[in-house]
Amino acid sequence: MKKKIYFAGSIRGGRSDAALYHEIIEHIQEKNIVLTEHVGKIDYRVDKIGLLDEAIYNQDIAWLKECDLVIAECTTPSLGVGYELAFAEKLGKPCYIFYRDCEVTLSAMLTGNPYYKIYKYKEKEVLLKIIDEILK
Ligand code: 6K6
Repeated sequence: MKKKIYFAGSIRGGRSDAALYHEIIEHIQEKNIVLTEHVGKIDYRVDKIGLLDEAIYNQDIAWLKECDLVIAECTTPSLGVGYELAFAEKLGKPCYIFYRDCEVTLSAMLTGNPYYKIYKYKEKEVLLKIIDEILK
């Protein structure tokens, strides 16, 4: 059965990894469902999407409740992703966190919490392989 994945990645925190998010999402969608496809949208302006923040919040909370697990790419620090991870923990959703440790030191609020399964990676191919293992 297909799993429902909540993919979390930075939006207002910075979009330098947007193309990577897009590739990760497309990869997961080969066999499973990504509820948060918009996180990998490359061609939009953060301030011009036209959605009210309240609608975004309500939709994302509903998807967090609906998902089977959360995958977060945390190399670009994001308040929203941190919030989602804390919320997902309270819901008891499995959370898998990826980041490139040569570019960022992750918050101790994540690395210090044994609830989160955290993976350092360098190459995208390695990240995608680990995701395949998680989802099989
Ligand atoms: C539509 C397409 C791209 O952006 C939009 C409109 N904005 C958002 N839509 C949906 N989810 C959002 C939006 N802005 C933030 N989020 C959620 O917070 C996503 O699930 C991301 O994982 C996370 C990013 O938080 P910030 O603080 O970096 O914006």
